[in-house]
Amino acid sequence: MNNLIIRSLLTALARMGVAEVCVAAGARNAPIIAALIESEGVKLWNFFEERSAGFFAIGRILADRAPVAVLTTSGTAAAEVLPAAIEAHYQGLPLVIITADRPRRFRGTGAPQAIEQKDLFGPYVSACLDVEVGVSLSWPTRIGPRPFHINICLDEPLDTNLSGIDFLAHHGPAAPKSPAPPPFGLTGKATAVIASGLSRAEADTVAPVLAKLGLPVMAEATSNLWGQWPNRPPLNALLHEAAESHFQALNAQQIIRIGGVPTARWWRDLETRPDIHVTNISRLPFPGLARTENVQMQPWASLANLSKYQLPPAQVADTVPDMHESLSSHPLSEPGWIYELAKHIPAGARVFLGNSLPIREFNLVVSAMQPEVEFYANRGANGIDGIVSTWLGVSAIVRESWLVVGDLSAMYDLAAPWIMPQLPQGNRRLVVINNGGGKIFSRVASLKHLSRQAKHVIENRHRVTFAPWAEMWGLAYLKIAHSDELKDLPDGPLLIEVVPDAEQTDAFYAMMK
Ligand SMILES: Cc1ncc(C[n+]2csc(CCOP(=O)(O)OP(=O)(O)O)c2C)c(N)n1
Repeated sequence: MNNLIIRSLLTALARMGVAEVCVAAGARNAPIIAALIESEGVKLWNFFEERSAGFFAIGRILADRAPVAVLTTSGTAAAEVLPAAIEAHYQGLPLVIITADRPRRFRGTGAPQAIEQKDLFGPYVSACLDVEVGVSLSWPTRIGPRPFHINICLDEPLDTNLSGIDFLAHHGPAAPKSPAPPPFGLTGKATAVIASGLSRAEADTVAPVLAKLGLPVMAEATSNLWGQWPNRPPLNALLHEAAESHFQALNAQQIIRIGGVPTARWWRDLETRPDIHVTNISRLPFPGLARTENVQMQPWASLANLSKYQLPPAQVADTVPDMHESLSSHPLSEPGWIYELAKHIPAGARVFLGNSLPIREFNLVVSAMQPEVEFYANRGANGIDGIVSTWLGVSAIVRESWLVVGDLSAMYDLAAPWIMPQLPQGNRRLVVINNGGGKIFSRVASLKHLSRQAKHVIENRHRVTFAPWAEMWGLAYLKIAHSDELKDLPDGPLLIEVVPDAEQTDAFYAMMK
């Protein structure tokens, strides 16, 4: 009987548009894996642990914007996908989570590898379909921009002699038309745009609207608005690096936020500035602010209507320190190194930014990037987990990709390189900024006056180095002391360790105040 529900499962996946499944095997999900292997038109990625599988799936979705499934066996294996489910929820991504389960009668009994898997992902999935032989249900035919959970109970015998399906032979219905967007409630006050978290295709749509509006745009690296792109109007005269000093010099009374929730501290501070009107235009349903006064949400489809408005531009005062001069005069500081990376990452590369300092530091240097460099990040729940795996998913089928990540974030995802031998060849550069702990906390004003001991605990200061990690996974390794070493890198995967000079980093930030 298992074969009937497995066949229905595969057909439902095909109709949802799933063409890739990230599989972490156990005995319970082996029949599904066997049927997938016998299927056509579906790519399997093979993991030994589920957390990497879930984040890699997120990376694949980010790269192709199509649904991707992750398949686990029963027990805590299923629970390992929770962080990825949360990230996918806050990024609005169609992650299909399939958890094989023991039959329902085992629930609450403590029988081996039987946990409460139904509704395991709580509010982070649009629905949980609890499937068992003999229970009638209607399978979904399409998936919206949210994770979806299918818990599939399989009884013994766990027969693996199953036939597959042709995924390409099944199609779901077209997406329903979205309703006409509501009108904007914009004021006539001095206005600036803040842009973050846009895919390259979204940035292509946004660029002509911004050119028409002529407003100053505080553009984070992940807005993908910087640099030269084919078929886009030039925007550079409107763009400002999303540095705190630029925000401090901005006199906006109205903000239009386009894309994801910004990283800038200044955005968080808008929480206590209800006098500043905020209009969010985003694919995501989240305003990114808890205050409700003078905060509006507009659907993504309203973007085209925005160019009809003529709004008074806010000004960015000319008093900000010259960032590029400060960066050049502190070449071994952490931002100085990031500046060098920005200049050396080749045109057309995909760059994944680790949370914590790298994503913030790239906001300072993004104007120095080569043409058509595409940024990605996990800014759903801002976790430092799963970063390496997500990058590998994003980079899976491209020639040149870079990850810039903090040391603790890298250590969080030590198993991630497992998947690398399954990827097509490519120049994958995994850059670890090893500043000896969670150095973002040394930049948080409220933590400045902690005792030395407390700082030690909070930053998790350490002396770990990364050569053994590279060796474990057979990656080439380079510890660089000078930016010239970023020229002429060898082809293939490479782990690059950068150890910034702490004194120069402090001096850089002192100069930027
Ligand atoms: C899963 C998770 N745990 C904890 C945190 C809190 N956190 C934010 S930044 C950070 C430190 C990151 O250190 P590292 O990766 O070395 O980057 P750095 O701060 O040095 O740039 C921590 C623990 C988080 N964001 N996500």
